[in-house]
Amino acid sequence: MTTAQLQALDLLLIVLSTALWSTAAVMTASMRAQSGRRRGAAALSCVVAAVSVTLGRVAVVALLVGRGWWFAGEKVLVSLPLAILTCGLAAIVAIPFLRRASAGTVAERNQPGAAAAVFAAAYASAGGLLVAFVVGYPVSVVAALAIVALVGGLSGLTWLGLSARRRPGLAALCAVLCVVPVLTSAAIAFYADIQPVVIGNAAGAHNHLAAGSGSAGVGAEVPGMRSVSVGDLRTPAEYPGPVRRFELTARQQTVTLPSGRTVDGWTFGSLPGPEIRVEQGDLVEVTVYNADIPDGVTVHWHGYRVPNGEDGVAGVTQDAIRPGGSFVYRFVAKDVGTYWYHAHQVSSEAVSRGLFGALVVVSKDNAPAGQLSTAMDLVATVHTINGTTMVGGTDLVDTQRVLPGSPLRLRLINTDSVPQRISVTGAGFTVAAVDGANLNAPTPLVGQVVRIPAGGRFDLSLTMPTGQVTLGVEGAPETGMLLVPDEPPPADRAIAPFVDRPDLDLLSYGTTSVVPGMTSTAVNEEATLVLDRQFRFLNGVPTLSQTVNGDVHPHVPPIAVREGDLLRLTVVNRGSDTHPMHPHGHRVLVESRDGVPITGSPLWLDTFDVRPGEVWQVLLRADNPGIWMAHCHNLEHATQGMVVHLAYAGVTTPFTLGGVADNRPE
Ligand SMILES: [Cu+2]
Repeated sequence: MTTAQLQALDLLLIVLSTALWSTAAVMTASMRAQSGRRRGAAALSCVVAAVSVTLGRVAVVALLVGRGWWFAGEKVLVSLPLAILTCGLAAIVAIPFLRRASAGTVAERNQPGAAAAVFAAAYASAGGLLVAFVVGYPVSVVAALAIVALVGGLSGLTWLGLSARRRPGLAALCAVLCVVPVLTSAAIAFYADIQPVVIGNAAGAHNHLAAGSGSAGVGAEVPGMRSVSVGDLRTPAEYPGPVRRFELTARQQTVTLPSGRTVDGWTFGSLPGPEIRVEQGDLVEVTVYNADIPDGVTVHWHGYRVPNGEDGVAGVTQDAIRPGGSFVYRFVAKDVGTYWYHAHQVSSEAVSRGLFGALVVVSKDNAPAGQLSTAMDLVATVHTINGTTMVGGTDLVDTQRVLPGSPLRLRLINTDSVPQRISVTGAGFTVAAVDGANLNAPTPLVGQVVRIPAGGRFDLSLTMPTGQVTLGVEGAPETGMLLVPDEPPPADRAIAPFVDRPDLDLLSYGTTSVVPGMTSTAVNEEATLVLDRQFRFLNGVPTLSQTVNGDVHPHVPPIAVREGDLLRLTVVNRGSDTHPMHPHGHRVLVESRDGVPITGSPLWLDTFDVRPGEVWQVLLRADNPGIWMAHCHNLEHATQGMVVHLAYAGVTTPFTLGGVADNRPE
């Protein structure tokens, strides 16, 4: 069974045992002498079944421990002890009573105690759900104690009620146990949520949850370290090479798509925004204006290793550009490859409504100066707006004429918040690059589906055959891409069906090779990110949030690094959603998934899908000082809290969340 299935099974067993204990408790409490034989036997069966289910949970949790302590910590420490304790109590107190009852003797004197013990087991079992969605990992001690007190208080009140005893002192104590710890725990969590936040790691603090850290010299204090502001981490004014200037104006725009549908978009003039295509070594200077986006706008260069002050994250590296304002981004195009740009102010809304475009950097050898040919180099963004999926600029089929025999590079960019599965039929292909980085000796593929994480890019390389080539997108039958060797058919008649085949697994694709300096023995800093779904205060409101190490943005302690560190990042997904994790300003080298080392080409990614139950280990070289957002690129999840920062010691930011510019990066 997969880890995610084991987790789901545990939840199912919790629900089942709660139902069985509750049924047994109601029957035990309500039986009378005349109904004792029948109800006693039924209740006894329920108790025996509930005990069996609880033992089943022990086995499932033991298997989960084998998959990693992250998946089972709170179960082992809180929910199972509570379940086993009450289960044992119920077995000792209730089973003798129920056996006698089923034999025809209802000992009324023992009935309240027996029923209360079974109720206690039911409360403890139900408490397991609270433990799963409130306590989480790492175990929140205050929340755990509150749940234990609640179970104890409710059990006491139940016993008093059933036995009709007048013990006001005990009743008051039980009521206090039910209410006070829960309210205290909630109040502490609320208070923590409304505290002001300092983003970054100016003091050079150490990582939380560091696993066996071998780091040297990273302490709570960084004596003699000069601090630097993100505002100073900009591209120098002087540049000896060519400068390429672009302007992007963000505006509200009603866009009529080729199918005739209209959408209320926010655009950089078109949907998608204009492609920025430059040569390696150019200095890219982009002036961004905000015409009338009321929430403000910024531009982030997704996957591109720009200086921190050019990263475009509202509230971290700059203030959001208010309507009428502008901001100039400048960076040297050092890395070739396929990237994209998008707004990083209210990004979950802004990106889906259209504030994005492609960023392509080609090498000088491939494109002689002044001839940035796009003829055999096609970009296809896959984007869903208002439920309509578009490939490039169309919600119909993008048809391109390509001469047979031509080599072709297809740059696929998933700008959505969920993975996109794309099929290629009619020609073999190779995946030449992922997230801008070329793969080592990729082998030809026929028919495999490529599954592109949210925010990810796949460059496919193929030679145009004499027949047509079809790119289909799963779940979007009206759109796609069609490459034809002759005159294109009218777009409204073209179809590009998705052909479902197994996904290509990048971790075993291509040919292995050693990356100098990026070895596990060189790791000097470790951090773990445990991703989950938990009830937390989010902006003061109790919300089923997307958590990182049990916290939500902006309260997640940063991943602390110093320049030059080699960081191993372990990312664990305890939740039931896929999380495309995206560290800004860096790319990571994949080490392993679920403990299995990568066997294919070295894989440099800036966006990697951690699916439910998965554990990824990646290496990150801290070579770009700053305060960098690292977040889930399912932008809804980021809004719900799944954001952390990679914070270099000694770097500070003058920008804040909220404030006059109303900075809301997610
Ligand atoms: Cu996510």
